Amino acid sequence: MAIPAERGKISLLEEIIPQFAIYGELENLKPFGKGHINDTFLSTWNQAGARVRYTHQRINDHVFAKPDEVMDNILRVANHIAKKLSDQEIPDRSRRALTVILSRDGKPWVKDADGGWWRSYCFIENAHARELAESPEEAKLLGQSAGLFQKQLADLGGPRLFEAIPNFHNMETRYTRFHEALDKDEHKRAKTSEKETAFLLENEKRGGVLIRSMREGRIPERICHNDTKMNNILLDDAGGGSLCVIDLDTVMPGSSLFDWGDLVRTVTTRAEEDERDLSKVIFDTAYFRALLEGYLSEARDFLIPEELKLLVEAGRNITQIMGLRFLTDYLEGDHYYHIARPDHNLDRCRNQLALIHSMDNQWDEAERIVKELTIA
Ligand code: ADP
Ligand code: GN1
Ligand code: MG
Repeated sequence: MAIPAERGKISLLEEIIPQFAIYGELENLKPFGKGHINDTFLSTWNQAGARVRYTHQRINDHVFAKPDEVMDNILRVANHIAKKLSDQEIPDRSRRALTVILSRDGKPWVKDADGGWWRSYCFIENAHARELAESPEEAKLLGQSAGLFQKQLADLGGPRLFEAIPNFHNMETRYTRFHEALDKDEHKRAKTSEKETAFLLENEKRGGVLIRSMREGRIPERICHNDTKMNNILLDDAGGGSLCVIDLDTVMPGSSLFDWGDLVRTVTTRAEEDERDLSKVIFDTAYFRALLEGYLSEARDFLIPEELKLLVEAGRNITQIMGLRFLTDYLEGDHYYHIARPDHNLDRCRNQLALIHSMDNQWDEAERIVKELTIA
């Protein structure tokens, strides 16, 4: 009988876990989290009577070709934020930045018998990640968190961060790949997605706006997270606000608008990313307003007029790139995103396009909100 993939990975982790600089007795190890990319596990240790928990992730090396460079970026970023919190004497610092656990020989990763790369973090206790924002107040906290993250990294010294995934938010190269997948139609799925394809083709030129603006120097390159969907921001269980931006694999040079756009995509909607009942997929302008208030409370000082001008467009743009990526993965046979049902990626694509329609229906109101909140 085949060993389920997760079981296999836990065994690999069990073998290498002693190589991380964690002390005490391992009491429990189990799969954890809802990410699309990495395999995440949670361990519980008895450290002289105290229960201490850690997360361990097998880095997806189909997605990240150079895990050592990813870990180099993460270590620099996490340490920079931690130092900043310490210099500013911010309380509860250990829950406000990820802490990377090194291996006993001082590396930020350990390799398993299968050649897989593992990393470990301190588990952030009494916090949770959510798939949907519960209130405009929560949207505001999420916006503030992502804005703060960008601000904290604005003065990161040293060489340019590695490009963990080259062209990650390059709409033009994403379209090239989409066209290839469509032409090949290896899994005979183009027929079931004709409507979605037509919409994405109609919107191809418009979708290039962010990447063209960057290339032409109208918006600046900044260090950004590149994956600020709301379940990558941990919230305090006790209601004390947002704590920590996690999932740092894609932190690299990009545009502030990539992060802002992904917040709009995930925080302003009233339905999860794979909701099939599209009547629930609604762009909620009250959440949009609150999200923008939060984001600008940290980012207003450094954003330039050209970035402000593109705030509404960026939400549509990042929603479009996700619709495109989900559909490309569907056409290519679902080898990028974890799926839980056969048409999962097609459902996700339909959901993203429904969100764009809802944004388009409320475009003027969104522009009005931006104007009101960005007036100097
Ligand atoms: P993926 O790239 O697969 O999305 P993430 O790094 O986002 O992986 O981790 C998946 C989930 O695991 C997160 O959404 C979060 O719930 C949880 N998680 C990961 N690291 C931590 C941590 N250090 N503390 C608390 N929860 C964590
Ligand atoms: C992936 O890793 P996770 O689940 O936070 C993806 C993002 C997408 C997101 C869509 C490295 O994010 O780009 O926006 O799924 N991450 C990568 O849910 O491709
Ligand atoms: Mg994640």
